[in-house]
Parts: sequence; C-alpha cells; structure tokens
Amino acid sequence: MLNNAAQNSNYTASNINVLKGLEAVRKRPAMYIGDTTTRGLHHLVNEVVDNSIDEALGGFNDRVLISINKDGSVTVEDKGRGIPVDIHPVEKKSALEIVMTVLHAGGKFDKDSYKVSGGLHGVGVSVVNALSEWLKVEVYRDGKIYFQEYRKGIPQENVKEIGTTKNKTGTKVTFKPDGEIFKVTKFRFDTLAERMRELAYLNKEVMIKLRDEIENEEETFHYKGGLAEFVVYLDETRTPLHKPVYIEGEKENTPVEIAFEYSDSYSDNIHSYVNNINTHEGGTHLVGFKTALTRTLNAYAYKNKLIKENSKITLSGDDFREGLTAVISVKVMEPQFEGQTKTKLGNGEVKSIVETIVNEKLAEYLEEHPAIGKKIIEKCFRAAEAREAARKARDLVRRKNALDTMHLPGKLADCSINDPEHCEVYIVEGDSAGGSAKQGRDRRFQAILPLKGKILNVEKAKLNKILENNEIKAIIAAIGAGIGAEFYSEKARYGKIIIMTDADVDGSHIRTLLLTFFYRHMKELISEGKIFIAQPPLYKIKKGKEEIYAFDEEERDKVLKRFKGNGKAEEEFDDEGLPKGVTISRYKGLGEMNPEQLWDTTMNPETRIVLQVNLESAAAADKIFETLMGDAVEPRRAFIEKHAKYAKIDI
Ligand code: 0RA
Repeated sequence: MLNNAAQNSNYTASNINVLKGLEAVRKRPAMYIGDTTTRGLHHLVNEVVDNSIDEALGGFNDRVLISINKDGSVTVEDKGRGIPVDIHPVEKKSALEIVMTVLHAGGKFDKDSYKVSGGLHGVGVSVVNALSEWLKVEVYRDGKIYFQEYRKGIPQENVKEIGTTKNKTGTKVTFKPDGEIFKVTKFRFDTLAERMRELAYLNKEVMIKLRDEIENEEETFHYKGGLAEFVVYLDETRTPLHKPVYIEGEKENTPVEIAFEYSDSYSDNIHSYVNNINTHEGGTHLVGFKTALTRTLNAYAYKNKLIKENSKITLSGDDFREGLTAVISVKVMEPQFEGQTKTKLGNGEVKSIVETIVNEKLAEYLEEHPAIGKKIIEKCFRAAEAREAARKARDLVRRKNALDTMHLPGKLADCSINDPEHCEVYIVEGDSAGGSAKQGRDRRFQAILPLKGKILNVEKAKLNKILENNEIKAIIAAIGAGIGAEFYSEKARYGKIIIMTDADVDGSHIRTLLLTFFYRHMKELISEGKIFIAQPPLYKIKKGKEEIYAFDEEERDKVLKRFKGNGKAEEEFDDEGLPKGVTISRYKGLGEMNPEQLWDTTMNPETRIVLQVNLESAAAADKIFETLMGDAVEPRRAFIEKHAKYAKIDI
C-alpha cells in the first residue's frame, strides 16, 4: 500500500488531506452544521438544495426534487449543469470527486453565482458527504451519466460512466445521514417544507417538489409572483389594506426584490434576506429600505396634500412600519455578515443600491396607484396619532419608575451574583409554584419571578396598553434591558430566561403569551438563544424507595416496563398491568411539587431538561404567532388541530 502510494506523491498528499478534512468534520460536526440535533440533520438537506438553487440563480436550473426515501435516505435532484467531472490536471482526480470530498471545493470552481460567506450555509456538499453513512451521486452531463459512491465521505471507487442520456443535465445526490453522528436521523416533512416554501418564494423561477415516501406526503412549491405571493402568505391571517406593492431592480450586479403591504395589525413584520439567507439582524439592505420607505411616503403625503401643512403630527419611520409586512431580498456577490449570529449584512454599498431602487420605483408606483397611496398614508397617520398617545402613556409609566431598572419588582426573588452570563431567571406560573421555586432554587445564580394568572395578549394590544399591564411591567423591570425599539439585549440582567409553566392547557397558553411578548418586543433574546422552556415531569413512579420521574406517557410506560421486567411472577400485576407496590402520581401542576422535587426534576442544571427556543425562520414564527394570537379564528383552529399531537411548538 505504502509503496504503491509513494510512487505518486501528489496522489498521496491529496488523499491524506482529504482524509484529514473528512476527519475534522466528523470530529467536530457542530462547527460545520451548527449542531447534531434534528436541526443539524435538516441542514444537510438544505446544504445540498442550496447548491441546486445556486444553479437556478445562474439561470441554469428551474427544478429541484427532494424525496425522503423509504430507507430514511434523502434524494435531491436538480436540472442544473451537473457537477463537472473532468480530471483535475494536478490532483489527477475527477472534479466531481474533489467537489464531494474536499472542504469548500465548490468555491474553487467558478460557479458564477452569488457566493455566500459566513453563516452556516455554503459549507459545501463535502460536509454532507462526510456526515453520511453512505452517499451516491449521479451527474448528467455531456450526454453521459457519471456515478460515484462514498461511505463516511470516502470514495468506494473512481468516478465511472454508467450510461448515456440524450440531453438531460443535472445532479442527483442521495445520502443516508450517519447514525453515529446524529442523535435522530428521521427527517420531518414539515421542517423541510418550511425551508422549501421559503426558497420557492425567494426564487420565483424555481419549482421545488418535496415528497415523503414514508409518510406519503407531497407538496409542490412554485410561486410565479415571488415575494408578492410571500407577503400575501405571511398576511393570511391579517386583513390587508391593499394588494402588495412589488419592486424589482438591479444595480451594480446586485439584484433587489421587495414586496410589502399594510394590514390592520400593529406590529411590523419585515423579513430580509441576502442570498436566500434570512438576515435576522438586518443590516445595510434593511436600512436602505426603511430610509427610502420613510422618505418616499413622506414626500408623497405632502406633495399630494394628504397631510395638512399645519398638522401638529409628524410621521416618523415607526409610523410607516406599523402594520407593515415586507420581504426584502438581495443577492450580493461578496456578502459580509456581521453581528452576534452573523446574520447582519455589513456591505455599505448595498444601502444606497436598495435606497435608490426603492425611492425611484416606489414613487412611480404611488403615482400610478393613487388609491393605494392614500390608504397607506391614512393608515400611517393613524399610527402617528396612536404613537403620540402611547408616548404620553409611556412617559407616565416611566415617571412611576416601572421601566426604571433601578427598581426591581417586589415579587422578584433575585439571585445574589450579578454577572448576567451566569445568572438565570425563572418566570413561573402562579404564586404557589413560585414559592416552591424560591425555596428550591440555588439562590446564588437563580432568580424567580412568579406571575399571577395570564399576561396580556400583546398581539392584540397597542404599546400603551401593554405598558400598563402589571405582569409585563414586572418582566421588563426584572430583565432590565428596556423594550421594543429601546431594547438593548446586552443590558439583560440574566443570560437565560426560563419559562416554567404547568404541563396543561392553561400552562401552554401562558407560555405562548410569554413567547409572543418576547418575540414582538424583545426579539434579540430569542435570536440570541436566551429564552428557554422548562420541562417539569408529568409523572412520578414509585416502587419501594425508588422514585423515578417521567416527562411524558412514553417515558412513563418505559419505566413501568422496566419495573415489570425486573419484577417477579406475572400474577403480581393487577388488572391494569401495574406491578404491586408501584404507585404512579400524575402532577397536575408545578404547585404540587415540593421545593426539593422541583429542584431535582426541573431546576438543577445538572439534571434538568430545558428546551431552547430558536428562530429558525422568523417568517414562519411570525405566522405562527399571528395565527395563534391574532383575530382570525379559522386558521387558529386548523393550526391547533394539525399540531395537536405535538407537545411543544417549534418557532
Ligand atoms: C461546482 C461547479 C459547478 C457546479 C456545481 C459544483 C454544482 C454542484 C451541485 C450540487 C448539487 N447540484 C449541483 N449542481 C452544480 C459549475 C458547473 C459548470 O461550470 O459547468
């Protein structure tokens, strides 16, 4: 082996590098795909699909088929140019093998498309390959069909021709994620569908088909109206005031696509994307849009005398964004991503590109659609009047020190350390559970804020009403970082905010109300991964001195089975199959647990389970909150029915 390989030093060197690369990925998968939970698992599919979409951006592809196969593998097939297969002069290998086995090799081949740098996307198909038990690729190119197979990223033989094709081009990748790497290897249709839907809205020329051979589900995503259809979809449960405004333009090789509409809601729902990546933290493209929107609408309002010259009320940027649902998508050649989560566009030139395009096209649009222009200005004027009223109310509250961080709420049992990074606050449902939590906690780093009853539904209330609510005031003061436009997450007094509610309908309602509040008014806490949901157990199973907690029915049954397995003769079980001497108690609420039990099961960082709330797709989250908390009843009923089987809500 060694002798043979040594005859060709290039060959040896490149192979060793490949093995090192694959090993690095398998050793630290999280560095490449974020994590190895279901989230990382689904990123594998996204990674391959991103390549197919890249081909579409170059104008070479208009179709992507994704299939979850019966054996648990996934196939992604496109009609792009096909991965090149020619033999690399130095490496003496097919380009296909290099793309599939060398980290970031994709970028070395000129794909003339919009490159992605930073973030999780664009790590390359080789990463998917390295993390797969096996992967098979077929390339249709130059009238031939090429094939190669890999195990854990290692080619099983050279690239070979396995047939001919008339004029088909494209790439077909099938892979089975490696169970040694991923805790869960089952793909969820809904999770994939969410991203595919988003991609189809963002790339209107592409048709994406998703099929699940296991669950027998199928959906086709193809939206010729692009972002205009996206905003209508996002506003499905709101009442729009007009048809979406659609703006498309290109400057300096930077295509810009924007759609927006106003609805009767109070929140602003602006989603921005760069190269199909959701820029949660915004950036220059968003600033350009906001600046142009404010300027153009203001100019239009005064020019057409829709606002009186002597009006006391002036319209600010916020007023032009109340009830606004907008999607901004730009494609940037060399994007610079900044910010905490690397989802903020930094390229300065993009601000003026977007600003110029919006100024010009929006002014034109308004001239052509005066009725819509009038409606928009009237809506923004009402927002300005309400803002003025809210400001007065807020000043009043401020004077009462409710928002003043110097005055912590009376019912907060604070922790003794004051280093936010190591401190956490439990927001607890009810005074009695609050009492247990206060006694059970580690008071050095755990603070407890008990809430009385339900908090206000912020989805249906204006800011001044929200600020009058006592429970909300207590949360704002305890966290100590302000609210809304004046929220500064770096000031937060705790690194973790843990929502702890009962495992019943009321509890989940309160949890949703709290999440809605955080999502609308302290969004950074969610995007920075600081919000968690505690998981109190539902059952206690006791046999003799042994006490075991179970978090759901499935776990309870496992424990019972184990007791049964350990147990003696079959006749020791009663009619319901319970072993004698075994008691099961179901916790109806947190209040039923004593302080020690609460600490052991739900609060001890060594043993507890907490779910981190993440913002995988802000657009999807937005829709879920509006659906759950907004006015329309029918979509809410449908959503709840569809998701009834899930214990938790992924946002
Ligand atoms: C490298 C270079 C080129 C295309 C691709 C990779 C490519 C990768 C994937 C992965 C899934 N589908 C894909 N389609 C294309 C450029 C090809 C050329 O210049 O002809």
